[in-house]
Amino acid sequence: MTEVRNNWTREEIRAIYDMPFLELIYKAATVHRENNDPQEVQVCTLLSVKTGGCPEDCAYCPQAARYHTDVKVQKLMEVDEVLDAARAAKDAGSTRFCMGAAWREVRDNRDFDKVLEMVKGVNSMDMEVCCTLGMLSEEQALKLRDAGLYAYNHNLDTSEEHYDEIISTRTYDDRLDTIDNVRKSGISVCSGGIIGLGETVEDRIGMIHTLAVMPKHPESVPVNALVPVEGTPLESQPKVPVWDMVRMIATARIVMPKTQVRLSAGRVRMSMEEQALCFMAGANSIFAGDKLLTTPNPEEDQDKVLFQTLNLKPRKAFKNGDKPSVEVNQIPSVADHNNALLDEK
Ligand code: SAM
Ligand code: DTB
Ligand code: SF4
Repeated sequence: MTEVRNNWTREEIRAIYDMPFLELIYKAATVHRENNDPQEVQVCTLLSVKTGGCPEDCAYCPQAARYHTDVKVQKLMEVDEVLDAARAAKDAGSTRFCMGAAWREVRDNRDFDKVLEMVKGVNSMDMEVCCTLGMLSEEQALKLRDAGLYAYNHNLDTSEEHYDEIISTRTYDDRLDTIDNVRKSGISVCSGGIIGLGETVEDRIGMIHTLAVMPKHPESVPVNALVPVEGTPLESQPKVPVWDMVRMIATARIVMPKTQVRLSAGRVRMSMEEQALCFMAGANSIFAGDKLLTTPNPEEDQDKVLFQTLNLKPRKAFKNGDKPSVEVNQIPSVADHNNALLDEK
């Protein structure tokens, strides 16, 4: 069994990424089999609960207010509407439901209270409930956890070195702080990035390295291929070769053997054969439904054919039967956390 290591060097990770392609896939597929049923792929659903009008300047993002894209601004959805969408996702076979908001950060306001209600509702449907709401304090993470949040997605997006080319309105350290706050709350960490932003291979290695030397690896690492959107600064970026996508997935699989490596944005431009290579290299999940947050994704029918052709089966929620109740309950609640802060003063 491959041991879980948190002391990878960049050179070691680079050597894996650069392995002869067929050797790389073979090694990744071997690690994948030690930790997962290779026929299983989790089906997840994304919903943009608050769309567009974001004050940030992420160069890839169609939801940034400053870029002129076709995205229509939509205020936070109503709780019932979101719960209806979650139920429909579950009926269609999804076991993880991820709600995204085009926010720079979570604020302690009525909208956050509504999101907490959404989390409670989805959690009661026995799906893994995930949110991606921007930056977050430890206290806010604890509130989400108490509402039943299973996972929080906050991507590094790229390497620390390349980061300033992509985003200027918040720092890499801000991102790491949010990830740390999620980790401390006991919520499962989902953090990965995007390729095709104009980064070098060293930047890709740098991003994987940052994740792989965290004291605990993220439970999930999404690998996104840029979906270039007209009106954003990265609208003309060339398509990422599938070989690069597979190398990223395989490298993440090998250096973080227990992590769920998630084949995320970019499937709409990938053939079935290309996606099969991603699963071979250890990808654990896809997003289903014809829309990601705002951009297109393969149609449900296409994914049905994909699963049938590759004899895949959708994985159940809570991989290790680990719906968090026991372990998480040992972590202080929001009230305990506040009392501890008062004690410190
Ligand atoms: N506003 C929150 C934030 O930035 O953390 C949550 C939503 S944001 C859209 C979630 C993630 O989607 C980003 O971190 C980025 O990795 C990914 N993303 C956004 N636009 C994308 C695009 N055009 N192509 C691929 N991934 C994209
Ligand atoms: C992630 O890494 N990819 C998903 C999810 N986490 C939130 C988002 C992809 C968004 C693609 C662009 C869009 O549809 O707006
Ligand atoms: Fe805003 Fe998130 Fe898009 Fe950045 S990625 S512009 S923070 S919605």
